[in-house]
Amino acid sequence: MRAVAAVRRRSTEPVDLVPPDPGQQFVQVVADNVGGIVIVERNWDTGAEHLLAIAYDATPPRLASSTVPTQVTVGETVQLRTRFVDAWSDLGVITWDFGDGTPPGTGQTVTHAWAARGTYDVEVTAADVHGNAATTPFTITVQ
Ligand SMILES: [Ca+2]
Repeated sequence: MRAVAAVRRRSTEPVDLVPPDPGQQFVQVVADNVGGIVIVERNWDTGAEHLLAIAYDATPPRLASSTVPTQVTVGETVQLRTRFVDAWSDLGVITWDFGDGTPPGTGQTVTHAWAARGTYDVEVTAADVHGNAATTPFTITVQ
C-alpha cells in the first residue's frame, strides 16, 4: 500500500517499503517523470540494484460524476459538468464535441447553447498527460 501512496505523491525520491536490517535486500518503488513506475530491489549495504519491474500508466481518466442535462431549450445556455479522476497521472485536456458543428469546448465544465431543435450526440473526451484518452457520450434533446 505504501507503494501506491508513493506513486500518487509522484515523488521522484526513493521510498523504502520496509525498513531494512543490515545486510538485507529491500524493494524500492520510484515514480519517474514520464509516467513510469520503477520497482527495484536494492542491497542496503552495497547499494547494488536489481530491476524487478517497470510499469506504465496506460489507463485513461475515469468519469467519477457528471451533470449533463438531457433536455434543453433552443438558445438556452446550459452548463455541462464532469469530474474526471486519474489515480496514476495528471489530467490532460478535456474536450467536448457538442454535436452541432460548432467549435469544441475544453475543460471539465463548459457552457453551450444549441441554435436549432433536434437530438444531438454530445461527446466528452478526457485525456491524461500521457495521452491515454476515453470518450463518454451523452444525448441532448433540444426543444
Ligand atoms: Ca492515466
